[in-house]
Amino acid sequence: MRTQVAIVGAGPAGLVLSHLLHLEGVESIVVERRSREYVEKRVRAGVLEQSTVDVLVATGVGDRLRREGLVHHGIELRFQGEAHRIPLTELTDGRSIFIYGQQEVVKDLVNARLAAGALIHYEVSDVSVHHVDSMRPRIRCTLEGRRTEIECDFVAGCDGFHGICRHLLPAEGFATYEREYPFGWVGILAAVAPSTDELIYATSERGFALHSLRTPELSRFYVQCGYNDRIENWSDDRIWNELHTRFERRDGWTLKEGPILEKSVTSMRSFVVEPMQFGRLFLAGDAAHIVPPTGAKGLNLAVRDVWHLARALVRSYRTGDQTWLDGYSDTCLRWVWRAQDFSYWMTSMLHRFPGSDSGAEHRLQLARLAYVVSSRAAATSLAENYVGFPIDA
Ligand code: RFL
Ligand code: PHB
Repeated sequence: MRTQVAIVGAGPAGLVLSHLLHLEGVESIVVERRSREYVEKRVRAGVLEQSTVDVLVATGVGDRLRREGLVHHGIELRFQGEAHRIPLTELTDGRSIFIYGQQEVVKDLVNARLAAGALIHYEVSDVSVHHVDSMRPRIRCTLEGRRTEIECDFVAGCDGFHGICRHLLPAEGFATYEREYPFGWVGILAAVAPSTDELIYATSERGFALHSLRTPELSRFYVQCGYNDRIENWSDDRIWNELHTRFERRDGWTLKEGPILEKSVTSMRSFVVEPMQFGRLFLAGDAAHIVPPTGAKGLNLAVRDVWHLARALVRSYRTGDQTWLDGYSDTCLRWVWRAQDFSYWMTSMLHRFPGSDSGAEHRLQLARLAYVVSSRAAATSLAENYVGFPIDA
């Protein structure tokens, strides 16, 4: 097989890249290790930045998102039993966030790609990538039971944090930065109408909790749990009890419960590899960087990466000019580190750090929160980062 750009991974990064390239007449083949059903069911992100939505809408995959997505103009910070609204839209000249599940974004993209005759190969095994430091990289894999080789001009490593592409970067000339947080999140999807119109980020003596939304009938919640905690430790009762306690408000606000449809534990990590390019291999999305989900940035960064990558590849094909490709990593890393900083800031402001029992840490968190909710300057900084920066900034 032969194509222009071989893409490893059919998550948001790989699919958006394949879609953007197609619109500009550049061919690609996507290989994905999981089944289509698995990828479309995986419950993950829910918050899309304005610029992510703008890209999806402008490229024709935003119809259902516009119909079914929930537009939000603010978020709530809840601490010491009180609610404080951050008016995102008012503080950012009209920018908003959208609630729309990642798996819905993935479904819309897959449908658009398949309708355009795209080649997305699912359940591909033994994927390996070769000769990325030459003009003719190759991907080898087992596809429908047959060993196959895909020859290409470029490889896009969109295979997430546990993928193989990042491991092709030689140790010399590359740096990795990593921080693991001493806690995780239990995430649940519950069949109950949200008890709120806007996301609630709460912190309490018992730790962090987040009330997010999916649809008028489905709510998404997260509760801070221990490091390497196991889902077996979290009965439905325990989850609801913790949610009630952590969201408690002095004025008697109540949280509605419903059947839990899905639950899992997520570890919390920050990770960056740089540069994000080696020869003709370009990494994008979680393959190159991970942020803790407190800032809701991962998917948005993935879309930003591939928007820049698509633009640079198209320019290289059209004009032979490689300068945008050469600048790809620097362009992305600027936003990656902005998001790292914001995600770290949100995470450390809202979580309880084990071992910090003197109480000083919690007092500092409360001081920071009090400042954010009382100073327009501080709230604007949160809002600007949370809604995200224009994609071509
Ligand atoms: P993905 O989605 O992991 O997709 C990578 C794909 O590559 C496949 N793959 C391979 N295919 C072929 N061969 C191999 N050897 C392969 N190895 C792996 C995988 O099967 C997979 O299909 O990465 P991508 O595309 O970079 O997308 C990144 C996002 O998925 C991620 O950043 C977000 O989910 C992060 N995130 C959030 N981001 C937001 O912007 N807003 C949010 O509200 C938000 N909430 C979240 C989140 C992530 C969470 N978890 C579970 C970590 C909430 C949570 C709980
Ligand atoms: C979600 O809805 O899944 C979600 C929302 C906000 C976050 C993380 C995840 O910060």
